[in-house]
Amino acid sequence: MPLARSLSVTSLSGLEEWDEEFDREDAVLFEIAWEVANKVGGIYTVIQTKARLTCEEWGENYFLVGPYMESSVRTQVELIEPCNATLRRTIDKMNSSGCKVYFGRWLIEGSPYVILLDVGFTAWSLDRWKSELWENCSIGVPWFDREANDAVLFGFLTAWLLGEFAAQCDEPPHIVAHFHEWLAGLGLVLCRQRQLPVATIFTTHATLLGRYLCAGNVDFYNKLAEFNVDKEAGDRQIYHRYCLERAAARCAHVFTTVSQITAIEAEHLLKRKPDIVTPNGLNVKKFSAMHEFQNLHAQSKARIQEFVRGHFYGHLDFNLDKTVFLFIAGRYEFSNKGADIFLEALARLNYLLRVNHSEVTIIAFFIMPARTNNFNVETLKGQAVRKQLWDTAQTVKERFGKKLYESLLVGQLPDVSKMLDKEDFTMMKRAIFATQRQCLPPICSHNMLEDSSDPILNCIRRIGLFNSAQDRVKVIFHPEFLSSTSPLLPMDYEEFVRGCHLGVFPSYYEPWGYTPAECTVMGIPSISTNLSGFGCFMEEHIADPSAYGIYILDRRYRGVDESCNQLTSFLFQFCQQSRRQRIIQRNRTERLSDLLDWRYLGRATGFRYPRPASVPPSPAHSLHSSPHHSEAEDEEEPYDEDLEAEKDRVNIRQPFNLPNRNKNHTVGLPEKN
Ligand code: G6P
Ligand code: 1S3
Repeated sequence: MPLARSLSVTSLSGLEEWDEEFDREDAVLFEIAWEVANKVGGIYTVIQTKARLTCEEWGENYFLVGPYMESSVRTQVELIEPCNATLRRTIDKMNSSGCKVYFGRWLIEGSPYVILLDVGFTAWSLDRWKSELWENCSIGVPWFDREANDAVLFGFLTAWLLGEFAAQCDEPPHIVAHFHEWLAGLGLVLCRQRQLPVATIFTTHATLLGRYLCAGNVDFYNKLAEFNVDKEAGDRQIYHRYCLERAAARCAHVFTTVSQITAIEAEHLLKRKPDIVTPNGLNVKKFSAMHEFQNLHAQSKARIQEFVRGHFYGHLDFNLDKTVFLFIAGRYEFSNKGADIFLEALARLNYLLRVNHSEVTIIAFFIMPARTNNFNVETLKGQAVRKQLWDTAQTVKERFGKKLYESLLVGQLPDVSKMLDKEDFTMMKRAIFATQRQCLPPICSHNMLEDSSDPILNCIRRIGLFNSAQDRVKVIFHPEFLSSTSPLLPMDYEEFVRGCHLGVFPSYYEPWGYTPAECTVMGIPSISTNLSGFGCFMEEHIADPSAYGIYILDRRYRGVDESCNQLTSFLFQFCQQSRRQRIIQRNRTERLSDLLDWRYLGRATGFRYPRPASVPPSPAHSLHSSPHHSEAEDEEEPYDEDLEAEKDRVNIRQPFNLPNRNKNHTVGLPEKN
């Protein structure tokens, strides 16, 4: 790592030490990421959800910097004139030197300013910049790596922008530049190499090597200290990317990661211990009435049930009112995201439910995008059949109603046996015949391009979960992100999550994990792991996470089979809860949302949520996660939600005003009990 060696990380080289008295209003913050107004993965969520609060804090002095992507800009960005003279001069200067730099407002909450750099427009500079990179930093980027080429262009343009901005300032500037992930990292390296007067922060959301190594079936966490990082990166043909990432981490004035577990990973793989851990938050919207999110659950669940009615037509031999919806969602990394052990646990759960003659049916959704060529016919047909049954029922109802009305008009009570005539029966019989089916309800909703080698499908073939009548666990694989305009399941992701009962995210590699966090703020319980940033964070801040519907699977100290058994037992326990217990648990889950709000994240250090007051103290009387007040599966029993909430609130007190109990108690990895 030639550059990393030549730059002293601790030195401020090029950066004047800031006078502590300087006026905060004079400081300017640039936040730079490839996912600014450009949705690729989790970093987009980080930036988008944080924008409102950052705008409140930094006002007119906050600028997001990202790539110019025409399709996203058309729908998400309002292009405007630069908001101040310094920026106008900077952008004009760059544009007159062969760049295309756009300025606008990103139309999300907070409407932050965005500066978008058209990397394609400056592709003519690629060779020159690559040789400069080689000469100054000894990092060679191969021509065929398109993503790395984009990173080079984006990096040089960012450094140009910051350098030009600093040059255009009348007073000595106070510039902070926060770079996310390796794709944006080169801009930081160049700021340091050119000694620009810019204070730099680098946040890594996952390390390149970590992701690759974990996906490759290695004993990652036990071998962290032993990897020959250069060789491992070389073997995977990502050495140049790795160099860019490591140089950015090494050169930053402040280096951060999103969780403690990724901090340890970074220390070993990037050879720098992060200065601070900055967990990811969300922009939490609170409803004024507690029950509102519960109503939303019921509404969204009804829509999922409608879809299920169509999907399982001809095989609706289970009670939808006693059906529990589970889901896993995210980037399709089969073992990193834990889809492998989820499927295995589902097979075990299926067995348990069958031998226990359970009345509960489980439907597990897999929402992970894969290569497809659209929906398959059988799945679309299911929804068409359902719609036809609905239409038939409506037609018969109308004809029935008309006859009833006519009979009442002439002052007679109707003869009920004559209310339905032959035509009605023919219509209904035809509709019922249409529901006959020669095959089982499909597992996959789409035609997969790599059907025979797809890991989820192959695993299902092996464990034999084929949606047959005897199976208590059914599986639906939807290999595309959800959309409210889908002809199949017209719901957006948030609506879908609200309608489910439990999110299952048993990841092996998960630097943070937004999916369980999103479940939490919507009041939906979830399963994560003690290898995920989110799981460790919750374990640290909550005395009894499972009582709040936060189940944390041990994938750290147990073998795969044991973890799988633990996951099965979490799922089995969850299935045994009554409706009332689920409602109470959702209320508790939702009460944790403040913990994940960007507004409070920084202040949550050292705080621990106690066990909810309403959970019985002895585990012998409690079902791991839920109070056992009643066995009844109904809502009629008096249940004072406010009282329950109040009991817990008294117990929790004001979480974020408490002093730090232990100064060193930041987001540490939990000790093994
Ligand atoms: C919410 C609604 C209730 C509904 C319940 C269903 O709490 O407010 O009206 O009965 O959800 O809960 P479940 O866990 O069975 O989907
Ligand atoms: C990464 O996205 P991913 O799903 O590839 O960054 C996210 C935001 O920090 C993080 O939540 C996730 O764990 C990482 O893996």
